[in-house]
Amino acid sequence: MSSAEPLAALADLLGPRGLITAPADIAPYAEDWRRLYRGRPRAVLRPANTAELAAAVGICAGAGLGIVPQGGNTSMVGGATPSASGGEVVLALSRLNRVRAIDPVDLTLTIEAGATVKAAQDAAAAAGCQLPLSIASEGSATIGGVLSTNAGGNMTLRYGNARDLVLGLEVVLADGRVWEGLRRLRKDNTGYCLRQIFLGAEGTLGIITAAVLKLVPAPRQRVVAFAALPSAEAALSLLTRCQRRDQAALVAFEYMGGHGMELVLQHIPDTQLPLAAAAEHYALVEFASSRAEAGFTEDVEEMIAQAMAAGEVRDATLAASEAQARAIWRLREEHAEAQKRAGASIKNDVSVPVSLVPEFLRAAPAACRALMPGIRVVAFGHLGDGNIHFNLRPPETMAEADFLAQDHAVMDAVLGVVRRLGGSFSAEHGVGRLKTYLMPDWRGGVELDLMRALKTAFDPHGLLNAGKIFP
Ligand code: 2HG
Ligand code: ZN
Repeated sequence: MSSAEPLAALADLLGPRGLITAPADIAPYAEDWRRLYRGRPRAVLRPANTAELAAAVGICAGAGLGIVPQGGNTSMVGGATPSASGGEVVLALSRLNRVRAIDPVDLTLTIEAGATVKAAQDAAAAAGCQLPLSIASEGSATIGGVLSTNAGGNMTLRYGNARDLVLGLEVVLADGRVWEGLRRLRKDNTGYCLRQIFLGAEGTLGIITAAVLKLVPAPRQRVVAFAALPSAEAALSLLTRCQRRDQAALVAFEYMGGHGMELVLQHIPDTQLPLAAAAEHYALVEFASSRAEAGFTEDVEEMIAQAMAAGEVRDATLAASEAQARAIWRLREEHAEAQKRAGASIKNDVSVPVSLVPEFLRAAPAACRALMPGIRVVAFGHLGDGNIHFNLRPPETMAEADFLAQDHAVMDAVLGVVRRLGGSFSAEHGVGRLKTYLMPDWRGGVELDLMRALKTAFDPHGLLNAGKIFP
């Protein structure tokens, strides 16, 4: 087939709404959120449904055209950005955004991959339920994207990562066939668990087009607390205290360092610190319950008072309204945006055993400062999961380009500490393009061999999201 032919066939199949070829219209799909990568896709495909998508993949497969699936394009690691080769198309899932079914008795939501996480949350809420998945980018990030990266987020502590919420999947395979795995069974031990192979595979094994997600009953009450802490050790002690107090109700335990909070207050409009004085360490804690009985808030208040008496908490406030709860959550969720507005950054999405987070937060800044005096640390994240976003900004006097040119050296300094503590170089954002070079060292040998065997079995011609995960 000549190079023009697949595009003609795709135009016939998808129609004018489903195929974008004008360079100006392609541009937003060609660049990642962090503006680290810019590709040159031949076209952007926007199929309207699974059948169209499968047929489009079949055409691409026949022509040897690479496919880069893309949801909300919010990847932190370039996971959905095409290469500059010109031999790929972007496959945008945005038109597959329907709620197919919702069942408050089964507690399941069947939804298409291009729906945003926020739309899925809203659909669940309208049925008196909750989708227990929440991430800062949920207004743009899509279900297909969060499943393909096995996103974590703010409620992992209580409900697990994205993969723990999936009962069934519909997937278009690299040759254009469709795997109809949209079962909504709580138990289904019938050989290999295929859905788990596609979850977290970053679109390299197949294209998720729909999913059955687990819901929970909507909580009847929640308490959001925000606290200034004397140290990272105190944050860990407070987490333990919260877990011992009411493990079943503890939904989120988030950490924020002082510099990240300064950036939020400086760059994000309508934000303010709800405490009298700034600190070097903060925690955001949320408890929620479907129980209706009184005393829930008082119980958290009492626990915070005990934490203050024990010296774990310097100052704290409890949200007195839904608006206050949202304002407190904004302080945490706007960290990525604030950092983007502040300029260049080198990001490390790492995890260590929960008990070692304080040691990590002591050793990693020291390692970075030894490498680059004056480097500025923006550390925040999901302390309850041992997942810290250990992000770095250049010293005040260093040009951004000079700083970014040293990204591997800076990442190596952080990852040396992560390795010593038995952690992971990729906790919840995935490997994408950014971290492929780390795979041989961190996952080499048998592990990478097994991953390659899967890749060959599912996508023998290497058409799906090439250049991601594998070095
Ligand atoms: C968050 O937790 C996201 O806000 C983004 O995972 C983290 O910007 C980051 O490094
Ligand atoms: Zn995060």
